[in-house]
Amino acid sequence: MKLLFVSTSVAALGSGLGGGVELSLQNIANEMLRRGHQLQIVAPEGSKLNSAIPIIQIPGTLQTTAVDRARTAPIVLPDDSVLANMWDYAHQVQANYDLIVNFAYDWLPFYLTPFFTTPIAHRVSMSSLSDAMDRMIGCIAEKFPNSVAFLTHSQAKTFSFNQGGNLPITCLSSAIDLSLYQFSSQPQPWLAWLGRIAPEKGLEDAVAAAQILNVPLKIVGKMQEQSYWEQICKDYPDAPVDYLGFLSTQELQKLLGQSRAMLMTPRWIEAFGVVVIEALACGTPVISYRCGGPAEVIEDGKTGFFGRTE
Ligand code: HBI
Repeated sequence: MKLLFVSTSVAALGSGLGGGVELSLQNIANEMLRRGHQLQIVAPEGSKLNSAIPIIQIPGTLQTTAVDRARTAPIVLPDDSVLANMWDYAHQVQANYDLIVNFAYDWLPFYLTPFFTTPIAHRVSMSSLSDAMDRMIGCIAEKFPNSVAFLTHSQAKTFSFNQGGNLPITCLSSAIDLSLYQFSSQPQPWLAWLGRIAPEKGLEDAVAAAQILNVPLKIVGKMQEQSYWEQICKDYPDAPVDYLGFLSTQELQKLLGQSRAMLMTPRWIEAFGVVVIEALACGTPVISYRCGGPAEVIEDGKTGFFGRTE
């Protein structure tokens, strides 16, 4: 098939601010090419991937994150919206493709679905965050059955339209390219924490644990909210933590393989938590709250352990 992948609107690919979506888009694109499909990616300008996949770079103002908005927040499109520009491009070229795949958690691509002649498949990357998004996702899930997919059941259940369980909900789970990860059975005496440095990821709990246990904690991930990080450092001045920044998969898997365990402290219903399977691929058990995607991936006492139930 001829596929058009339209990326998340909050960041350029490779910046780290797109979180797990960046890695998933790259992995799915690589796999589709391996299976012989043709593929183009549309993404905000400045995007780069570590493979030779062509990216149409679209200029414009990035979307603000949907994560820390009120549930009743209105849908907002900034002037010269990169989201609108990406979908204007997709609309112009749609006849060249058999399928368009939307990776953005935004209202516009869902709203535009009925106005396109080429079918659009939506990979919903987060749990329910706002009433306006719930309504729009539910409307398209109803009008175009099997065009909306989630990652896990716990994520799908957070959407109001799915409470009755009357819609055929597809859960895709997630995946990584195992050839990029080395299993290591010789850990160093430290713990790891991976993720965007942002409140929904609950980093403060992992830092508190490191301080209580007096076990070194290596923190890896894109610095999304500097003020959040500074507050944690103020609240836990003696915690034995190292912030190592945003690492490439190659460097990340090396650190993961040397960690005794990875701590997962989601404050929200993590849709999947691709960092979980990255840790497991390196032979590192995951200690997590029993909620969201991680609760469906980790086998308690076998591949990891669950802390308190959120
Ligand atoms: N916010 N508005 C919006 N759109 C997205 O696509 C989006 C987001 N916030 C976070 C995010 N995507 C990615 O970090 C995903 O990994 C969740």
